[in-house]
Amino acid sequence: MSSASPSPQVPGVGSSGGIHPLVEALAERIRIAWQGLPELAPLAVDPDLEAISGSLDGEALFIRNELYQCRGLRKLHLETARLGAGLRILHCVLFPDPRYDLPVFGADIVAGPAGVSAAIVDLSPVRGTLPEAIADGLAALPSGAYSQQRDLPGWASIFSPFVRFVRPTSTEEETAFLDEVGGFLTVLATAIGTAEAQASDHPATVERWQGQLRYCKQQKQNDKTRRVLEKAFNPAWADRYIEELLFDDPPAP
Ligand code: BLA
Repeated sequence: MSSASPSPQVPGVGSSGGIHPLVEALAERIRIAWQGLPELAPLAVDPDLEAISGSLDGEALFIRNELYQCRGLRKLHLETARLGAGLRILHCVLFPDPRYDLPVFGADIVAGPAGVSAAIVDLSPVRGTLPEAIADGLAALPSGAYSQQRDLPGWASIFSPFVRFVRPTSTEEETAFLDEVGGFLTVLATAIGTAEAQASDHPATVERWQGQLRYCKQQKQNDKTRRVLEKAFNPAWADRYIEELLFDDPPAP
C-alpha cells in the first residue's frame, strides 16, 4: 500500500478533480448559514491539520478544514475532502459551548465513483432529549421523500429521533437532502439567537459537557472513518487527526 505524506500546501479545492456537486453545494450552504451567526470568529487550527494534500496511487488527495467559533458554539467545523479512489467527503460538526442549552449539529456525506452512498444530518441531544423548541422546530420541517433509507449502526445511539440517514438516488433526492440540512441549520440558528449562557459550574452545563464527551466517544467508534484515513495516510496520522481535530474531547467548561 502506498501512502501519502501529508504536507501543508493549500490544495486546489474545486479544481483538479473537484469535489462532488452535492458536497460542494452543501459546503456552500453551510458557509452561508455560518455568516449569519452572532460573533463569528475564526478558530486557530494547527496548520499541518488545516489543509492537507498529497497523492495516493497517483490520485490527488486533499483535505480542507474550516474552523470557527461563535456565540453559543465553541467549535464550528467543516471538512471537505477527496481521499483516494475518488472518495469525496463532507463532514460538518457544530459543537455547542456547554453553557448553552443547544444540541450538536452533525452532517456527513460520503460519495464514491458510483454516487452518494451516505448522507446524514442530525441535531443531537447532549442531555437526555432535545430542548423542546428544537424538537418542535425539527418536527415542523418538511421531510423529503427518499427511495433508500439507511439503517444506523450501533454507535449511532447519540442521534436524535429526527436523524436523517439516506442514500440519495437522484438529483431530486440530493436537493431534498440539501434543503433538509438547511432546515436543521435554521432551527439551530434560531435557538442560538435566543439562547442564554448558564454558569460554567451549573450542573446542567456540566451534564452538557459530559454529553459532548459521549458524542465524541461514540463517533470515534465509526471504524469506516478511521479505515479511510488510515488507508489514505497512515494509522498514526489518522489517530492524531481523529483525536485532535475531528472528535477532540471538549475542554471542561
Ligand atoms: C459512514 N463515513 C462513513 C463511511 C465512510 C466515512 C467511508 C462509509 C460510507 C457508507 O457507509 O456508505 C468516512 N466520514 C468519513 C471520513 C470523514 C467523515 C473519512 O466524516 C472525515 C474525515 N460521520 C461523521 C459525522 C457523522 C457521521 C459527523 O463524521 C454524523 C453526524 C456519520 N458516517 C456516519 C454514519 C455512517 C458513516 C452514521 C454509516 C456508518 C455505518 O453504516 O456503519
